[in-house]
Amino acid sequence: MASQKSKQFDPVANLHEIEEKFEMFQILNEEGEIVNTDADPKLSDDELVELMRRMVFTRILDQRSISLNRQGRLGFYAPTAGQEASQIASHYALEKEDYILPGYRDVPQIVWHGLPLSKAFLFSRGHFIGNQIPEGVNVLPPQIIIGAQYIQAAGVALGMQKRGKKAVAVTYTGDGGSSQGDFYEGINFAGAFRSPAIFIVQNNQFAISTPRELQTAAKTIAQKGISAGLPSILVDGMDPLAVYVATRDARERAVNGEGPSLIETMCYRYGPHTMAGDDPTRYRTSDTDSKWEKKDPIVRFRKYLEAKGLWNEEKEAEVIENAKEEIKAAVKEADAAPKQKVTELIRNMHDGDLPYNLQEQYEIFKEKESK
Ligand SMILES: Cc1ncc(C[n+]2csc(CCOP(=O)(O)OP(=O)(O)O)c2C)c(N)n1
Ligand SMILES: [Mg+2]
Repeated sequence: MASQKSKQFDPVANLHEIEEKFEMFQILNEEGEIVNTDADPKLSDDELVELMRRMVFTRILDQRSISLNRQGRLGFYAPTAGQEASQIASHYALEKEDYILPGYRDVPQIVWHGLPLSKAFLFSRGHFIGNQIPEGVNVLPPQIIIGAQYIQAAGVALGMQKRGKKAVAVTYTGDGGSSQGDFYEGINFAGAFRSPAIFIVQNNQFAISTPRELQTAAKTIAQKGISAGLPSILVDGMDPLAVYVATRDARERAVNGEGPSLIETMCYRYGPHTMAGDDPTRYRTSDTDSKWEKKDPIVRFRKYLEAKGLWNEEKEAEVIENAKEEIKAAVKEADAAPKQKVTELIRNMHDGDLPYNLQEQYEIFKEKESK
């Protein structure tokens, strides 16, 4: 009998083949030129200008937040400069009825989704009013526990689907967050139940000081979505048009009953991890910084819009001026909020009878606060 030689399956070649498939999706290059005409979302002039306005506003908000923090007028703050395309252009593809489950760096998206800016400042100050989300604003408070919002997003998405809503739950984490168990549980559950969720991993290259290379042996984070059965894409996270299209398409699939998607956005945070003492010069070189600054989302979008005659210096100055005014008014509003009381803190944490030791403290503070 002639022996039939079976073709050996080569797991190493298979891995390489899969990893090579994750080319970075880009529409607008660093020079502000469309390099992928087929994928151009063809946004209207007004839509393009509005997207630019939101990104510029967000850059100013970041600069103002950093100085307010340095003046002791804000508390916890995680800088966002460099991540405007990842954050704002992904949000731009969403609808009001969609739910956002942010991480601590994702305050801009929830502000653009309707959270009053004054509340964002109160959140930064640790004031409970900052986490009281107004009715009709579909956002959850920013999650500090890395990756925890991924499981919640799978559940929120499933809940919306069960109620027959044509909407999605969108959640963000960082490259570091993709190492958490919650990340895998979230994408796996959502995949298994075909929850209308969009999982966005903003790969800003570092988890505090830990570089992406030490985070995982996988070549991309996007490929992890494949293992859970999710359409997954690696996107140029400094390209607003590519991020917009990837999110728009993921949303369309989700509301059409095709289940969740994963999007990895390649980006960079220019500033420190948070304002609590991180010094990026200890783990990054200025060469790396300038390499990424050349990819800046606002710079390339500005070039694109200027070439179309939709943007100019004057227009940008006006947007910046308005942003500063709006931020100033929101700080004033946050300053006017009543001082947070310890008794309120205790009551917000505990319903009904308090444990005896807390009851004692409650009485002490009640007495102090009444004076
Ligand atoms: C479960 C958990 N572990 C550790 C921390 C401490 N921590 C805060 S931010 C951070 C790094 C997260 O990096 P990444 O997910 O890449 O997000 P980025 O800050 O870069 O946006 C760590 C480890 C935490 N908040 N939660
Ligand atoms: Mg990171």
